[in-house]
Amino acid sequence: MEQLLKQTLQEKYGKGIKEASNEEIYTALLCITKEKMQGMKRNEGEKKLYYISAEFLIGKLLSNNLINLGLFDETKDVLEKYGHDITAIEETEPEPSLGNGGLGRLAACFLDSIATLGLPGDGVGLNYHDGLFRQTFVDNKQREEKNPWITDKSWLTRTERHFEVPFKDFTLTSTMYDIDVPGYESGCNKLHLFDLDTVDESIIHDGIQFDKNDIKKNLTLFLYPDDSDENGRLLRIYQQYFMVSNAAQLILAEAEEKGYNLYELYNHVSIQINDTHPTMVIPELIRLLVARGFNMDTAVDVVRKTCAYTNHTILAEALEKWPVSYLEKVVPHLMPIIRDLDARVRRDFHDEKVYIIDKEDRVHMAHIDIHFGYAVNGVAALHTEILKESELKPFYDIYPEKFNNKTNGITFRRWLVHCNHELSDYLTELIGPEFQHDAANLEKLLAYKDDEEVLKKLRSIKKNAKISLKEYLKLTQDIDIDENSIFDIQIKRLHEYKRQQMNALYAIYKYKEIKKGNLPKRPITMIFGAKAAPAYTIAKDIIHLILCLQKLVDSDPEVSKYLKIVMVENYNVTKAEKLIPACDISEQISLASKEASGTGNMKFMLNGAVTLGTEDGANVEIHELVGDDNIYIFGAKSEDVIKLYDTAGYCSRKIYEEDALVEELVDFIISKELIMIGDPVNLGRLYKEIVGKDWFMTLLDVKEYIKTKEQMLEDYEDETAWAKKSLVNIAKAGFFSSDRTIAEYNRDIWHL
Ligand code: GL7
Repeated sequence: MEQLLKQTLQEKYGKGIKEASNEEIYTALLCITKEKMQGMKRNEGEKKLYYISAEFLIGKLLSNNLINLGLFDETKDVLEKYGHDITAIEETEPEPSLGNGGLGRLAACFLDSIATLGLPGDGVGLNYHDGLFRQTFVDNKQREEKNPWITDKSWLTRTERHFEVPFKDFTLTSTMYDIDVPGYESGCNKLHLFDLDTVDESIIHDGIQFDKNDIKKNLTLFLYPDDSDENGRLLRIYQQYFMVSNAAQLILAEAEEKGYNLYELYNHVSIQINDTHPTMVIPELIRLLVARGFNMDTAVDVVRKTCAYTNHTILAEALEKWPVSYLEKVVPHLMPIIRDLDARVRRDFHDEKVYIIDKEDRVHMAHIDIHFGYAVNGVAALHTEILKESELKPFYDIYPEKFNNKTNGITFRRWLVHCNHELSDYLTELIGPEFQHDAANLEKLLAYKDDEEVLKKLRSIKKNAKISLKEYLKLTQDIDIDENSIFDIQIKRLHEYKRQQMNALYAIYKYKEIKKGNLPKRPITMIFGAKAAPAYTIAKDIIHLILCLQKLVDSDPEVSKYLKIVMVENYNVTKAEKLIPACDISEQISLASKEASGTGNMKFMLNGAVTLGTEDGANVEIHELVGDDNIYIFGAKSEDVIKLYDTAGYCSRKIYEEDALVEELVDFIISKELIMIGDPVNLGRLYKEIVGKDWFMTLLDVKEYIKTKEQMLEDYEDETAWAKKSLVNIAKAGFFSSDRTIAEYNRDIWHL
């Protein structure tokens, strides 16, 4: 590496390693790594997977690629020798925001594991120039800015693949860009991101505004462009069809190039449809096969045996329903096929709940996936049960054999080896390196459960991570936090069902307690990180509340000695990598039944945080693994919540009126203290929402939540007992390796 780096820097900049700037070293390392990956063996086989997804939240790639190529330690040492710090060099890499939350990060973890297991499998998506958006805080409110990430030298490689994508009024020519996906000490796959040469970033103005009608210029500017008006919704259909038409054409081109018989496509290809965004790949593939001479029945049969669907949520927002009139405007050539598919369903089943086109002339995308794919999976045990028992019950009754569970996972290369070197090195020293290939080996750590030395070391690793986070927050946001306080962290998309508002009510509780003189034994640092969808008003109001509380506490010297509230700006993968190793309390407090899985919960556990959570999503499985003593569970159970929804039995106003403490906390949202800092419109609206509606039942669980958190703070004071909980969490995290998840997908669905 030393020679290569010297040579590259000399050629590019005429500099030695010592003199080169961080940016120059980053670029040189990028070029070297890219070249190495080009020379890697491709994972090959008789059957290949295509993972189609609107999101791939890949994060920065330099360190992870170096780790997977086995070059990280050497590179770090070379840089140190010349006075450079690899962390500072990583800082110069722009992070692409090609995803929104867990679903997009899951896709990225899956690509890593697919490559690592040596399976042939590529990702297919879109090359959004400005990603989701970059979040800034102005006047205690979220502002959205564009987030350009594609620079002169990037991980993208332009290819010679172009396809013609037909829309109603015009045809667009695509260009395929590739990003290499190296497995950990294994072969390489690709992430294919499609783009248009005519896209023009200069049409963006005032944050993230642009002309939604100018498809040739705007198609791949943003992930999830605002869909609060019709043009925005049509643009999403343009994007989705562009993505899947390119995917389908690529799949058929590769199959034809390999000389495969398309009538047996399913023996050579599996297509994983990640949520409903890529659903149109089904009618599109049928269309392309019919154009190649297939009759309709055969085309439907072949496609049905090729496509599988993952459901990631029971919230209506993800079960997309497009009006027929929209599809007619954008992709009229798909409508005869979709109508034909609907007719087949109506012929075989007499239950309008399973039709593809409903009475209001809307196309249910998930219904296409379930009828015309061969597998349907949920992403955690509880979630899959809810799909089978309620959300998708009519489908489960028809196709029980298609339904299966694949509990999510995370790649340990990024979420342990890369983000927590000290812990990862210590584990290797203690239990050997096997866990890096088979995460189940982490259980060997249990042998040290009562070993004082080990527990002490784990505490010191946590402390060091807290100090690193402290330095990072000082540098990036000029915020001071105390590493001796308890770090209580909630980082995830902002959504009412995730209940950041309940955590904010806790902050209010603590503020009031401190004001009353009930001082905590140890200061608490409450950290939040979350982006709200630009058109999601209440979510933005919740951010406003948290930022106002942050100000209030900071400006009160009586309180700020004991309580600190921090909202991290522009929460992203890079920031997650700094926050997660430093966490003591992992907040996983969604309303039971609503969080399909969660994956942050797994990352925190792996890094030794203790979960404060409801029995929801994968928390249920974490609970089973670590046992009652090593997790803090509270709140209504999912069956009770489902019953409350079914019977309209929840009334937040009643709780508010009958419980003095709840009333006091909620009233504080519109107190004079907060109104002086914040905007009465936003705070008033949020207050009204919680008292009058509270769709995700914050007030149902808030008291038990406060009580459980208080218990945790008390238990934290027994340092040895806490370190033991932390150890058990790390030891039991092996199940959540995405290598395990992917091995299951392959065993049960893909058969690569
Ligand atoms: C999500 C779920 O909300 C989340 O619980 C799950 O872990 C993730 C990956 O399966 O998928 N569904 C969804 O639409 N988003 C998610 O993060 C954005």
